[in-house]
Amino acid sequence: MKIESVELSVLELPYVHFFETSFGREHERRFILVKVLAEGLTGWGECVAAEKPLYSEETTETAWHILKDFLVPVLFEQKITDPTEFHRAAAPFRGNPMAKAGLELALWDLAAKEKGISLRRLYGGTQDEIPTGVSVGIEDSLPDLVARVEGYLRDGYRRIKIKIKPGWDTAACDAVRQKFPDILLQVDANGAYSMADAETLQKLDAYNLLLIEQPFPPFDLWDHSRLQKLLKTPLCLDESVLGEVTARQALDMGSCRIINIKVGRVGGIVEARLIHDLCQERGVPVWCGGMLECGIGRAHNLHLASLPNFRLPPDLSASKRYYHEDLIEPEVELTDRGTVIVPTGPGIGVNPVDKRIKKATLRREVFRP
Ligand code: OSB
Ligand code: MG
Repeated sequence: MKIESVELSVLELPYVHFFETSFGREHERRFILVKVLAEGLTGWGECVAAEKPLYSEETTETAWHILKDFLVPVLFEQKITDPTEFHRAAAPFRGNPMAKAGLELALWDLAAKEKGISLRRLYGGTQDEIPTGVSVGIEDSLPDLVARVEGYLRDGYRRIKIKIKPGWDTAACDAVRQKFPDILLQVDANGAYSMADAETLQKLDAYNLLLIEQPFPPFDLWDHSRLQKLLKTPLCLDESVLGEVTARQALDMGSCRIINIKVGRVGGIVEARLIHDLCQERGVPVWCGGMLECGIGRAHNLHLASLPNFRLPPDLSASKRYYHEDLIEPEVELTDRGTVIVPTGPGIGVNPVDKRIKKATLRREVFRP
């Protein structure tokens, strides 16, 4: 197979409802789509770096720079078509996992399409239908939060995650638990706390949560380990786990009992599968996180989440939970069983809609060997 071109586009899509986390409120999402053309086949990837460096250091602009000036040239210079080979060739460049994942994903899509099989089959995924959850942002008031949770439960979501921050934690859990005593519920702090807040975090043990996600900043494996010893509720790490090495160290240290895997955060599928396999060997469950992807990134997540050790409901909601009009056909839908179906067609198994992509595109550049 010969790669003929790599096309990068920056897109912006408005959310159906604002999304607020401990680092602020967002009304739209800016991201990069990667399109690789080779011998009549098209591979699609999504780079989840956001406009601002809040979730991690990367931004849409840093990812554009890394893709354009380093990753795409390496692909062309070394005549790479295979995603695992790309992973190896990109490894000398430090960091920038979201930029790397965007291009690696497009190569995975291409590799599966060349074989005429779905990514799930290529990865050896065992699940074809996944009971799913939804991530609920911080709202203007507790009644607004409860109403939003109620709406998602009515839609059929099987697990609710609420975002927390200092001042919006125990009261938010209390409000949701009062109304819904039996639902699967978890919280995500996106690193907003420190060990000085241990007492507040211990109070969360009262709400029968599945897990507490990323209470402390990414670098702080040690304090997560100290906190875990004070809690009954399992800690789950998101931002802290940058690859297989940090995953192993976090587990060795007792910094968490569950890991959230995001393909963008760890730099691609090769690394995501290493973490998945490590956790499987150790009997540690993982689940698939999301970055509010459009349908292209979401389809990739679905195939990844079909691997056997993805045992807790993912943040993989229906297209209409995020966007008025997703960029793919068919859109991702929630079944009446509260599940999402892993597409079965070749590659990602969904069709990006050119007209919708064009409408959302701010900038586009095509690169050729
Ligand atoms: O921490 O999991 C997170 C969205 C953007 C950045 C970080 C996170 C999130 C979510 C949304 O929680 C998950 C989704 O895509 O539904
Ligand atoms: Mg998170």
